[in-house]
Amino acid sequence: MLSGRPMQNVLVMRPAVRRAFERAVRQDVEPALDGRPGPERDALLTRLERSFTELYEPFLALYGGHPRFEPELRALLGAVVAADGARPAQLHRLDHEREITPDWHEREHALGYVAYVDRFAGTLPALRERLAHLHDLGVSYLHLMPLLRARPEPNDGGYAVADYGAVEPALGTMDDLRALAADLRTAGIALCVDVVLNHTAREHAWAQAALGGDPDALAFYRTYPDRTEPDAYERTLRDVFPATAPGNFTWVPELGRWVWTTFNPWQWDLDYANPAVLRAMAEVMLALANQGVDVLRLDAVPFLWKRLGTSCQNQPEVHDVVQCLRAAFRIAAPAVAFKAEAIVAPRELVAYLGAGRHEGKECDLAYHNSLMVLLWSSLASTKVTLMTHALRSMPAAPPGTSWVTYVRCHDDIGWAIADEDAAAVGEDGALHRRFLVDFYAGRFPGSFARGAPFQEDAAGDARTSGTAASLAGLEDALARGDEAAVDLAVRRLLLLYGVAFSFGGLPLVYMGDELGLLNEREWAGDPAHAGDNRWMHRPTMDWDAAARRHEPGTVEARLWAGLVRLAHARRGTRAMHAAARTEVFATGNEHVLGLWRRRAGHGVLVLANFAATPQRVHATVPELHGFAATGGELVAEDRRLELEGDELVLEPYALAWLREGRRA
Ligand code: OTU
Repeated sequence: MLSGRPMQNVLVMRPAVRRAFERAVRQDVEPALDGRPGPERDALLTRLERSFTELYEPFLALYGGHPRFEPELRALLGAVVAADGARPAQLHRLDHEREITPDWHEREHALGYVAYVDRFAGTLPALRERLAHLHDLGVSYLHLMPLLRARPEPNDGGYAVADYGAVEPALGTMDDLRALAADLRTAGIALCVDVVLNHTAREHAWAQAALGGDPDALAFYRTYPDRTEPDAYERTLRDVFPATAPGNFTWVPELGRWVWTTFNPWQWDLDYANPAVLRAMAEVMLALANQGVDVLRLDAVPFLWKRLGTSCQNQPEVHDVVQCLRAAFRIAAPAVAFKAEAIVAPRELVAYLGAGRHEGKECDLAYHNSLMVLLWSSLASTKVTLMTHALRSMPAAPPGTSWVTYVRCHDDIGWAIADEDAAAVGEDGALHRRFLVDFYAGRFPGSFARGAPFQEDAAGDARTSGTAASLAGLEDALARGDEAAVDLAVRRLLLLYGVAFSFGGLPLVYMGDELGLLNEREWAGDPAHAGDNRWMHRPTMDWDAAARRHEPGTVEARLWAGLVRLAHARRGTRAMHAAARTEVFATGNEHVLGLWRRRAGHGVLVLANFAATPQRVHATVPELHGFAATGGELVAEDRRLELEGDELVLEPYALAWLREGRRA
């Protein structure tokens, strides 16, 4: 003790919190621990003590005035203790292991893959037979699209869950999921699964009980007897699906009430102002964790808290909800990471990785939507000015957290380019967004893309659908039989992936991109999907194309080899660790993106040419950032960068990584 003050450590609790902790231990925890072996008891009590403040404070802030504060807090603690008791020994060992390797998803070897179980393999057991494909690519993280029992179609690709405790019967069973998770663990692949926590299907037992007249179940949702409140909220809400599901409320005649439905009419928003909802969702999530899931993707997390007069996204209370859930996991399943699916403005986004009083207490990972949008924006305009400006003004991911970097996913591309960012580089935001919609729909002169507008509204605003390959020109080039255009399309794909692999964070490959799968032509033929053209970029895996990945000269072989080379180079580059500092810089050439990364004596400098013509960068540019223009080791696409006099020349769409520092 110095100067008479107690040393600060994590176990110091404020007196009121300490009292709540001791009461909880006495009333709820100790009795539930009867019969558990001593070491297990002690370990749980230690974790509980360590994370109690983290759980209690937000719960109190959210629900202190709620009549069910006390019983729901006790129920939540009970659920945490029960989940710990039910956690298999192997997963307890994983909890210990990850305490000393908390950066497992930040490491330079980390590489993700995203797939629909049915479209990739058919079923969960069949997927266990397809792991070689992932292994060959170097995958260490697998995100399987929603796989819990959904309402019958339409169900938004599984994002309308009818039972969180069961796997979709067509895909398999909970036992199959557990077996797959175990296989993946043996193969060194972490499993990520969606938690759809903003809404349930109207077929879920909670909604069904509400329809049956159960007032407690009705209180799980936000419902209104007339339009007064819905109209008041609508004044500041936006529509997520304006063309197919306009409005945020649905009249349910059986209830005689309006139900809050942000997404589709059959996706009922849960009411997190009710502590029973948070407690119930914590139970759902802990049960999934105990099946062997490593990462939970928190779907639509910005929408969890509603406040009149706002967009009802990113409200401060959302961060209390996430912190509380996170604390429950730190106690009962600490190995599990949280990934935020928050497709929101950069400043709002960083908060999901923990900011201010939530620092270190929220998600480990968050999708870097801006990077994805800016990649496609630069590819269309051939210029990196806007991307450089926007990325430079973005806050960094807080220590211990990282971005998920990606080129395409199962959703549309929403052209989230801020007017201020566009204005700062002399562009008009609205015009540029309109250009991108037109360019990727293939209706801009000279466009190579074959995508489609998604949810075009009356004003002509839209997002974009299409696979990476079709958007990057491969579909058009193949249709025209133009070999030179095919080559450019392949280079474009590898350019975008090359930046995603090197920007900093966990890179994801979206199923099919490694083979250049084109848009699904027949997507609208399925009546359950008609009207939602996101299905055009959710093709079925083409295993014949996969077999061609080893036939030299094919598109599949070029893409596959390119991605494998990038993954390999990433693994051998210490500065690719997500914790490395990343800095985007102007290269003096408006077509060439520059960024460098540095960590503990290792550095890598990335140059990426977004133009279809050769581009020059002065050799002093790398030197300005402390990198020698020559002598460093070139790790990717090495034929494509030459030193001519005092200029570096990059071929069309060339990507170069200059590595410096001690050998990894
Ligand atoms: C997510 O996306 C899923 O990725 C979608 O496939 C689902 O349809 C949706 O949730 C509903 O479950 O608005 O346009 O800030 O942007 O949650 C897609 C997050 C979406 C939202 C995001 C949502």
